[in-house]
Amino acid sequence: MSTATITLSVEQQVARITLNRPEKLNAFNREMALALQAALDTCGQNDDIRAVLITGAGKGFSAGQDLSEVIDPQGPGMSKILKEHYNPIVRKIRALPKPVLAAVNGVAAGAGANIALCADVVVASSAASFVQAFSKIGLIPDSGGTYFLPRLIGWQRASALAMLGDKIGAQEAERMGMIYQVIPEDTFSAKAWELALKLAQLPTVGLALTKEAFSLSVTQSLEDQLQTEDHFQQKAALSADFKEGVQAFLEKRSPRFIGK
Ligand code: T3D
Repeated sequence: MSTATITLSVEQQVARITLNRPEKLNAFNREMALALQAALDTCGQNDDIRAVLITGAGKGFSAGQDLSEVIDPQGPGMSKILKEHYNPIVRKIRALPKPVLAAVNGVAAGAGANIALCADVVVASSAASFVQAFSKIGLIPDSGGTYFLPRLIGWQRASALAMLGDKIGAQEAERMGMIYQVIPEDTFSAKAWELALKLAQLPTVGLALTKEAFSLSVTQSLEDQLQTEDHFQQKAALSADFKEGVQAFLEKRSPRFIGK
């Protein structure tokens, strides 16, 4: 499934979704937001897909909302942009029962930054940067920014970045714990792909349960979380991959996980 604004290709059980409006630094218009939702749906429905990599075409990851659409009288209008564009994207990424890797190849601004930050693993090229651009135009961080950012880097840093709108480089983002890893620009594409392949070869059921447990931990008490772990561990233990993992360990060989 590919459209003019999003390309989706599947290879070796990895879906690569590319935000594809490079002339606009992959800023989101309605067409691209809806196409990304459709691509995420495809990733959810296709059992052959075991990991999803999201990246941007050209030199940027995404500059967030296409500001020319906001002032377009024929555009979707402010009231639809969060309800119909960004909130469903964030929900779909978080609900996908497979790992999502954001491979931030260049600048990630506004909603573009926050969509990356809601992924399970975020890596960035040494050429990438992150900017909570909202305050510069009188808006507030959206696309889960007020939720994920303070949890990733702490209230104080999140508050300062959101209010000041400072652009930070990938190294600084890694140092703050905003992202997992910076990868040198010249090897970024290959290394990000290797990481996505690795995720696709891991026990998908266990990874999906891990993702859900982490999400639940944000609102649950320790007691509820311990019960969730108990419940989810029973489920993980029923998977074929658990059986294979233990068997492979005992036979001193590498496991061959099938994602079931
Ligand atoms: O209803 C609602 O809107 C609510 C939803 C909000 C969600 C949001 O995401 S709000 C935040 C929107 N994003 C921004 O405010 C970021 C605006 N862009 C920038 O600040 C800078 O472009 C960047 C920091 C991202 C990158 O700077 P730089 O110097 O690398 O590139 P540039 O030269 O500024 O941009 C390159 C081109 O992309 C340029 O077009 P041109 O002059 O070559 O024809 C620029 O206009 C265009 N572009 C960049 N960002 C956007 C954009 N066009 C439309 N919308 C953009 N967001």
